[in-house]
Parts: sequence; C-alpha cells; structure tokens
Amino acid sequence: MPVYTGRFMHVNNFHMINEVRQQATVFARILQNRTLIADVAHEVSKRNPHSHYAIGCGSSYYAAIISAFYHEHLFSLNSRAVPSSEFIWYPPASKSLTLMALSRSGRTSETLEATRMAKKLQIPTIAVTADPSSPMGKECDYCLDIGIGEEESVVMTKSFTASTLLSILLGFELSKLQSANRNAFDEELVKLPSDADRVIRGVEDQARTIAESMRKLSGFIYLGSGASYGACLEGALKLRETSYTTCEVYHIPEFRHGPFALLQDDVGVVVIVPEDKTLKQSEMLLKEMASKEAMVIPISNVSKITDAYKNSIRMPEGISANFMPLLSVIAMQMVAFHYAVGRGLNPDLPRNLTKFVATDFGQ
Ligand code: F1P
Repeated sequence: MPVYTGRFMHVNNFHMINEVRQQATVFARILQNRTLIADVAHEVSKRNPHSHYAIGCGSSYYAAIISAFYHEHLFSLNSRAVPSSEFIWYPPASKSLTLMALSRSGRTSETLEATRMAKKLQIPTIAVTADPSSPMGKECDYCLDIGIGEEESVVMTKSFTASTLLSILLGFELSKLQSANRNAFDEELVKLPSDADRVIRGVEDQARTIAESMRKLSGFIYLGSGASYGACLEGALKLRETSYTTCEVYHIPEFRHGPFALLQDDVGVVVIVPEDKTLKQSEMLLKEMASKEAMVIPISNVSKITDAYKNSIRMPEGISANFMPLLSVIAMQMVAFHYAVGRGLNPDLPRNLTKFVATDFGQ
C-alpha cells in the first residue's frame, strides 16, 4: 500500500489509476473465456427461466443495472436488477428465474444472504466474482471468475467493468438473438479491448485537465440514459468515494423535472452523449444548462458536442456505440482519480470505506 505524502506522491504510484489503465487487458482476458460463460448459460437455459435477476451492492449493483439493461434491450431477455437487500426483503413473485449475483469479494453480507435465500427457493444461482474461493463463489450453483485476481484499490474500477462485461456476455449467450444481430454484436465485442485501449490512452490527459477545472466547483450532477444511466451511477460513486463530494445522478430528461433548480455557476454537470436517439434532447439540455452558467462536461463521441464545450471529453472516433456506456466509465474513473489527487486526497485510502461490507444480514 503506497504511503501518501500529500501533493508530492507521483500519480503512477496509486493503485487506483494503475488498475484503471489495465482495463483493456482485463476485457481481452474475459473475451478469451467465452466458452465457459456459454456453458453456464447453456446449463441454466435448460430450466427455461421466465426472467433473470441481477443483484449486487454498491458498484456491483450498478454493474448489475448496466448488464440488465443490455439483457432486456439488446438481447430481449426478461431482466431486472435490484440491490441484494431488496431481493431479500421483496422477493420476486415468480420463482422461475435465474439469479446472477455480482460481488468482487463474494463476501458482501446482503449478496451472500440473497444467494442463500435463492438456493433455498431452488432458484439457480450464478456468482460473478473476483474470488471463486469466497463463500458466495463456493455456494452458488455456478461461479464465473472475472479474472482480475486481487484488486488492490478499495474502490472498484477494473472489477466493475469486468463484472459488467462478464454479466453482459452471460445475457448474450442466454439470448436467442438472430444471427445477423449476433454477428454485429460479436464484432463489437471483438474490438472492445482495442477500443478500451484507445480510451485509456486518449482520455486521461483530458480527464486530468477537466478535474483541475472542477476544483472550483462545489457540487456535481451526472446525467445519462439507458445503460449510460448505470454508468453515471458508477461515475458519481467514484467521485463520492474518493473525494467525499456531493454528487447526484439523473436520467437525462428527468433532470428538467425539478433538479434543474440546482443549476448555478459552481455546479458541474457530466453528461454521457452517445450518437443515438437521445442526442437531440441531450444537445438541447446542454445548451440550457450552459445558459444557467453551470459547467457542462459532455463525454461524447459526437464532434459537434465536444467542439461546442470547452470542458468536454472527446471519446475516440469509431468506438463501439453499444459499449459507449462502459467505455465512458473509464473516463469517469479517470476524472474522479485526478480530482481526488488534485485535492490532495488519497483515492487508495478512502475514508470510512472497506473493500466490502460484512454485517449480520441473516433473516
Ligand atoms: C461492494 C461494495 C463496493 C464499495 C465498497 C463496499 O462490494 O459495495 O462497491 O465500493 O467498498 O463494497 P462487493 O460485493 O462487490 O465485494
């Protein structure tokens, strides 16, 4: 564990940023293990489940939200993400389901308890974890290792994107996508590691500059739609966890319905703007927010958006549209890291946080 010596510790010595920079390699490794994921999908499909639940806590819950979005909207599966505690307290009416439990540690009390409860109800359980030897890894019917070994950073970075990708792949294998759509998604998967590599190399300097400009602000808002909403939940959590900063998250059009009152000149608004059906509304909103003096920070691969705002993050050209949310997470992790370090905080040792939460959650 590096000892933080205030402003003088070199950024490259922090685990967090090193692990952020490893994500292209992590993606490549997961994609090499697709047969194992397909085998698990094949096994659980035999039960013909009506729906698929994804659960987790903290970052792992946000990974569940993103993957459930892909399952439902790209792969036409009946999918839902809920926090592990909600699964325990408000179990689904139909028991014809699979439970995908996401947990880096495999030891988080609510997630572990939820899988135990599911097992009692004879619901097939799949652990998605960095530690297959954990109680959750051992007790679930199936266990998929995200293949990152031990993540040094307390806050989740590469484990977040790895769990998300692996869970997306599981849904892809469970789906009955027609071959044309299957091939198109497959092509995007194949280029994901190189896209991530281009993001890692191309975005960090921009993220550092933006983090510097953000130091004069006192509050932050993250906006995204679809899977990008889940990405924003994670981006905002990274900022809270490492800089203890107030940070809210909304679906893009929802922001107009009340929270708009928050806008003023010491507020920064990060917006994920992909080239899709949300573009027109996002563009209009960005203009209105800028007119209220807020600092707008679009993360986009659309040049008319990134050209229009000084504090934007330009995502590399030609990156996969479907993976824009996941790749935007890398940019937001970088912003959070540089913002924390720039404020003299140590993102590797966030206050009040531990790698996982173990409380007595037995029912
Ligand atoms: C989940 C988690 C983390 C969070 C914190 C406590 O852990 O909520 O997302 O950053 O450190 O634990 P896990 O179930 O994925 O191990």
